[in-house]
This record gives sequence, structure tokens and C-alpha cells, in this order.
Amino acid sequence: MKFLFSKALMAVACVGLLSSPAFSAYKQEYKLSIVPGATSGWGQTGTFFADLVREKTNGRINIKPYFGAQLMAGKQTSELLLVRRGAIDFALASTINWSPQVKELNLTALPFFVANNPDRYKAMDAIEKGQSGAMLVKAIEKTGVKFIGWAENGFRELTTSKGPINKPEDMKGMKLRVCGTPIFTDIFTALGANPQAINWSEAVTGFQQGIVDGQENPTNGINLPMKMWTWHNHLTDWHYMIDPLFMTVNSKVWKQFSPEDQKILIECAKETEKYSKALSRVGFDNGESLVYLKSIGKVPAITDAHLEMTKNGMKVTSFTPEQIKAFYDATAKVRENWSKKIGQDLVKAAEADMKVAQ
Ligand code: X2X
Repeated sequence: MKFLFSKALMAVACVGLLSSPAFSAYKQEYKLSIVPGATSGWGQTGTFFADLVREKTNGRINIKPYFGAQLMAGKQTSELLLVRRGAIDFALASTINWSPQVKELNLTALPFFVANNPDRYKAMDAIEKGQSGAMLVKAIEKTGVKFIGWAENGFRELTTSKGPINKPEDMKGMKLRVCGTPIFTDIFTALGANPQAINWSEAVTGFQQGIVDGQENPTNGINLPMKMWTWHNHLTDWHYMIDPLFMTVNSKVWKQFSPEDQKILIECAKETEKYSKALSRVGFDNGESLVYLKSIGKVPAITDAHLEMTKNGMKVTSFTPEQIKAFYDATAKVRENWSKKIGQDLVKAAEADMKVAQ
């Protein structure tokens, strides 16, 4: 009887082995963390990636986006920790939210650094493709997570209920919502404003209640979908820093994927980068983002954000080179101090990468 029973067990085990492919350890659902909501450019990028991966792997890899920083209970700067621990499988992360732990990621938050080039988008791409980008990837992977590709939240512009802002003095005493990342507090303090660290999950309540006079976020990615004109009637289009996004995977999860699926994931991340950058840049670049979005049949309802904002009563202020210079000079100490923290080698490598691309 005992013999018969163990034979039966063996048979079941064999059938199991034969029928299950080598990558049988796949989860039914992989959690993808995203800080803002589904309608933001960032949110749409996460959905694009998840859909593409499902399609290209014939459903073997099922990624579900969790929006609104819900996997971190709103605390956006905890994301890296949770990806490392495996509570989050995938994160479409922002440099801003990981830079408190990975100091190198403050690079693109240096004030008036990336946009201080003739073509700010080329400058950003040059960092990602260049030596400085490789250094950033290394710094991210040093934390024990797998990096699979870049994406983009966008250049961050200021929206305020007071204004217009034409010179640093116009920002004096202004209460501005920033995320809880130290370089932001330093930049806005240097400009004479009064920065308030508030998680994005609570920021909108802050706008509604008028706790702050303004905030900064990318126009296509956040300011437009959030209808920021509901609370703020001034947009200062100053491109003072850029927020690149990147797709990361928990390292144990990554190792469980078959080599073919790893390859597919990287290819999907490449496609996602193109889509994400086009969403972030459409209406602000030389027209190539719109051409690309048309080619994949994904043109957003609004492709001229400034026109839409103006229609909704917002006043858009763009700076002359002289005005930019005043802001550049006012933040010189911040660039100097933070370049040391980030690492002069990395800052120099980024400068060289950006220069070559212009
Ligand atoms: O908190 C923000 O401002 C946001 C949504 O842009 C980030 O997560 C960096």
C-alpha cells in the first residue's frame, strides 16, 4: 500500500514537472508602483508598459500598475526600500523620490543645469545615453535593484496663485509645496521662497485649502492632467530642472524571469521610453514627439498645453535669457554644494555628455 502510494506521488510529481515550463515560478500578478494618478503622463506610461509586456509575453508576465503611491501608503520616498524588500516588484520611479537614498540621482535636479543648454531635450537624452547615464545606472543598481530603462516625467515648471514671477525677488516668502527631497528645500530657500515638504498624495488637499501658494511639476505630465488652473492662475515656464523616470525591478523577481522574457522586458522598456518622452515633450519640442505619437495612434486629446492653460485663465510667463541668468546666479551656491554631494566626476561627465550632443 505504502509502495503504491509513493508511486502515485511520483507520477503526480512527474506530470507536474513535464507540464510546467522552466519558469513556473512566475507570479500571477506583478505589482508596478507609480507615484501619481492614472491620468498623469507617468501613469499612462506605466499602463503602456504593463499592456505591452502582457502582449509581448502572451500573458506570461502580468503587471498591474498601482497608482497614487498606494504601495507606499503615500510616502513616495520609501519606494526604493520597498522594491529592495520585494514588497514592490516593479517601480516606474522618479529620480526625485530615490535621490534621498541615491545621492547621484540629484544630478538632474541641479537648478538650471540641464536646461542651460541650447536644446534641453537633447541634453537630457545625452546624459542617459552617455557616460554620466551609465554612472547613474550603476548607482541605482548598487542598491540591489535591476534597472531596465529610462522614461520621463518632464521639466518641472512652477504654478502659483500669486504672480507673475519675473525675477527671484517675486518669489519672496511664497509658500511652495515641494516633495520631501532635500535639494528642493535648498533651491527654494535660495530663491527666497518658503518651501513646504508635502507628499504628492496630500498635495492636492493642500492646494484646495490654500495651504500653499504654489507648486512645481511638469506641464504635460502633471500640471495639465491635474487642471492646475483650478487653484493656480500663473505658470512660470522656467525648466529649472528635469525629472527623468526609470523602470526598475526587484532583483529576485528579475532573476526568476527566463532569459527570453528578460529580453522582452528590456525591449518593452525601450518602447516605453519613446512613448513616455513623447508624452512629456509634445508641443514643446521640434514636432517629432507629435509625429511619433501619430505613428503609434496615441495622440493625446491636448497637444498644446499652454493654449489649454491660457484658455482656462492661466497666465504663462516665459523667461528671456537675462531673466534666466538672474535665477541661475541666485542658485549658484546650491549647484556648488550639491555638486560636491553628487560627485564632481559625475557632474563633469554630464557636462561633457551634454556638450557633445548640442
Ligand atoms: O511629488 C511630485 O511632485 C511628483 C509626483 O512629481 C513626484 O513624485 C516627483
